Formats: sequence, C-alpha cells, structure tokens
Amino acid sequence: MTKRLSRTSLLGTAVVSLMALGLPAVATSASAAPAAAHPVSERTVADVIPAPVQAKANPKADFTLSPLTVIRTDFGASPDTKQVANYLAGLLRPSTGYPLPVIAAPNFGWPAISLVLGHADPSAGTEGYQLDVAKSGVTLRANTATGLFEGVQSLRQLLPSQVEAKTVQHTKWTVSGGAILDYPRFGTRSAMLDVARHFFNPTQVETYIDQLSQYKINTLHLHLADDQGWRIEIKSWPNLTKIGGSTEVGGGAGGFYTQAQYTDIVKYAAARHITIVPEIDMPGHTNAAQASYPELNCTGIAPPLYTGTDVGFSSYCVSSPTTYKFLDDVIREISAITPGKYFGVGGDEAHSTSAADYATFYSHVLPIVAKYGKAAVGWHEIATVTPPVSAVPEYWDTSGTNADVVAAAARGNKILMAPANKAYLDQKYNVDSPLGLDWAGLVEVKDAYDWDPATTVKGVDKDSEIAGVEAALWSETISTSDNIEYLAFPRLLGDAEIAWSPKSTHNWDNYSQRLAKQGPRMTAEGIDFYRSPQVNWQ
Ligand code: TNX
Repeated sequence: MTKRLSRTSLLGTAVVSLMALGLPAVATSASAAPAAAHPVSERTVADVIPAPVQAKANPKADFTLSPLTVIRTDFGASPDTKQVANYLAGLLRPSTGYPLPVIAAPNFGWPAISLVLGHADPSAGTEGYQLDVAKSGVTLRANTATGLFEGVQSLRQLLPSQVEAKTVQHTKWTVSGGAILDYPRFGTRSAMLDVARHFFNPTQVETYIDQLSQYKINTLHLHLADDQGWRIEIKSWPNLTKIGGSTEVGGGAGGFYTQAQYTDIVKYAAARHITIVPEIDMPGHTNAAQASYPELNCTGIAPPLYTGTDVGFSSYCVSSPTTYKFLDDVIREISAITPGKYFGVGGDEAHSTSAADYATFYSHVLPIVAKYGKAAVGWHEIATVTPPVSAVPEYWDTSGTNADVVAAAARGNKILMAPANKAYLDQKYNVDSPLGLDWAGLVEVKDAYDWDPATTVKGVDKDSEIAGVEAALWSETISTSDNIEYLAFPRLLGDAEIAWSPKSTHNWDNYSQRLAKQGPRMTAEGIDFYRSPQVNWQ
C-alpha cells in the first residue's frame, strides 16, 4: 500500500483523503487513465468457465474500477471473509496498480466491490454465490466464505484478461454488467497430481493450486507414493524418503516433502478453498517403500530402486504383521497433518497381489484409516472388497461397465469419476503430442469436454450416486511446471465445467467459444497451454 502510494505520488497525483471516513488515503492519477481497452462486449457474465447456473448479461450495468474503488466487507466480517477480500485485492492490485483498500464498514455509497456473507439466495448452498454487477458497484453474496471465494473466481473473468498480469497494465478496468446465481452440480471437483513418478516441489504444487482454484476445483489429490518414489516424510520410517525419495522416473534426483512443507501446502490450498487428499498407493505400486525397508518384502530382501514406467510388479507382504504396523504409522502420521476428511488408499493395478490377498490386505487397512478419523478414497478396484459406505471408489477405466462399482453405488458408496479416456490429463492430445501417454487413447480438448459423469458407468446414472469428477495428471512423461500446464490446460477447464455446471449448459459449440476467450487470460497468467486446433483461439 505504501509503495503504491509513493509510486503514484511521484507521478504527480492528487491524494484524496478519505480519512474522515476512516479510510486510508487513496491516490488518483491522470496517468492511470485508461488506454485502449478490448470492448467489454467481448466478454459477458455468460462467458464464465465453469458455466454458471444462471447468468444475465446487462451491458448497461458495466462497472469500472478506478483508483477510488474499495473492496468492502461487512463491519465485523469473519476472518474467512476478510481473507477472501484480501485475496481479491491481491489479485487486482498488481495489474490495475490501484490501492483497492480492504475495508470493513457499511456501504456509504463509494465505488465498491462488496463481499457480503449471508443473505444469498438459499439455492447458492454452501459453495455457491450471487454476483451482481451494477454501474455503481459490484455486490457478491454467499452463504459461506467458500461461496465468496468461488464468486471471486467468476468476478475475475468479468475483467479484461490483462487483469491476470503481474505488472501494471493500462486499460479500462470494466467489469461486465449483469447478474449471476451459481452453485456446483457436484461437491467434489478434484485434480490429481502424481508427484511420485516425477517429483514436483512445493512451489510447483502451489502454482498448480492457484491455477486449479481459478476454475473452482476444490480438491487436490496428491499421489505421494508409487514404485518410483516416496514423497512424504514419515518420522517413524525415515528411510522411506532417504532411500525411497531419492529418485524418480528416468533416474533424476526425486525429492520429498518434509511434514512441515506438506503442512504448508495444505494451508496454501486451504486459503484457496482446496482440500488436499493424500494418497499412498498400495498394495501394489510399492517398490519405493519396499526398496527402503527389506522387512516390507515377503522375501526379506529389498529390491533395487526403480526408475522405469512399468506397473503391476510390486506388492506389500500381505501375510506379515510388519506391513500393517508400517501402514498404521504411515496413515497415523499423514492423517495427523491432514485436516481433510479423506485418505487415499490406492488399490489400482495390484497385479502381483492375489484377489484373496487383496481383500485380506484391505480388511486390515480400511479399519486403520477409520481409526485415524478418515474416510477412504481408492481406485475403483477397492469396490471389490465391499468397503464401508464412507469410502469413495474412483472409476478410472474406459469400458463403462463395472459390476463391482455398480454394486458399491447401490450400497451407498459415492463414486468419483475419472474415466481415463476423458479425464486423464496425461494422455496425448494427438499423435504428435510431445508429452503424455496414449494407452487410454488420444484425448483432444473436445474429448475431454464431451462426457457426462452420469453416463460414465452403466448403472451409476444418478447425480446422487456420484461424488464428482477428478482430472488426473500422471507424471511419467512430465517433470516441469510448463509440462504440467501443457497437459492440464486447457483440458482441465472442461473437467472443471463438467464437475461444476448444470448438465443443461453442456454444449461444445458454446463451450469452445467461451474457452477461446480464456486464451488471452491463460497467456497473461503465463500458463503454457496447448493451443488445440479445435478451438478458435482469440
Ligand atoms: C494407470 S489408472 C495408472 C497409473 C499410471 C497411469 C498412466 C491407475 C489408477 N493407475 O499407475 O500412471 O495409468 O496413465
């Protein structure tokens, strides 16, 4: 704030004192006068991704930010609400260069973006919001701070794309006029990041969290252990990270999160209304742990570290009590630093574990998860062991038929949908894609959008049977943030829309036009996205 004032003062500004109102002084500046702007008609409230439940554009009600604009919360607003207000100010200040003070006071009629907790339409529920843009100001209402946060994500898309720049831009900061009433179709709008095949450091994860939150994703599933790496400190089993964390696919140095770093990631995500779901894969995909401790192998011999990309060759020793003492420690330590209600128990591709052993294994592990206060999420194979109804099987296959998943849904388990031929962000876009795998087929931007969670598994066709959607990014072929961005963007936006928006809004032609308008936004943000020829990019 001080910096901003001194910068504008140097430009010869008039400082308008609002001290009488208890407001910080705000600078106005002739040099801040708008330069050529994109016509506001290029974007309307109906362009938002994910598509809102209701959006009524009113071009006569555009609001323009000025150096005098304030971000207002109610007097006595909760810390959560203030956090959203400060987050919004943090988004808008760098590119506008405006002070945008956050104030908690009644509205005395100054030009304001008001964040109001409560008094939202009841249909907004716990994550929805109402956004009204009028000539005089913007009012965002929600029943929860999460709803306000999601509303802020829509609001940012009503401003010119330059708003996403990190340095001052000269444009007319017009917010498209109109009204939005919005809430999600599914409660779980998830992304999975595989930090095991290649390690991504906390800053890289936090960058992805910022990008995810922008499209109303509320869950980040971290795949923390696989054959090629163990990525989280377990204090009672230090070799897991010392040995198991020391490499990755291709033989690179790997890495791991200390518990303190993981805790910081959890907090960073929480401030963006994203819950972290930690996953430790088991009873297969376990070579890194078994290389770290010989006693986790039925042979008593530790295998070498593995840096290839095969799956299905490893298995914990199901008959050994040490396996369950180990997993008790792992689940206890991670659960203690995970405020979210879910713990990921893996369960996929256990090709080296017999079906009987698989069932025995989970009869030990699922009660441990419950003992530490968590509910299990597992790849859909866990449906075969009749897990408690609190468990969420995640459907990843492509066939659309799975009797165990249908039976689990009938028992009351909610299913998370991540069909690999639609929602796997690691599949190639086309034969020439420089990154990605193709075992589930090529997944162009249209494929990633053209699906419905309620027709993904035959027999699981009610929204009430479905937890939501997960866009999964496996990392066999990727190792940098640019790589993440290239595979995730823009397909992630399709998954975000499928998870959030009412089915009635589903329409490729309309979506692809809205997606095209996200191009300049992603560019301004520095997101290295795939410019699919299926989209008429702006
Ligand atoms: C399958 S589908 C896997 C992962 C791989 C991925 C690559 C599933 C639950 N497991 O082990 O990384 O394919 O696309």
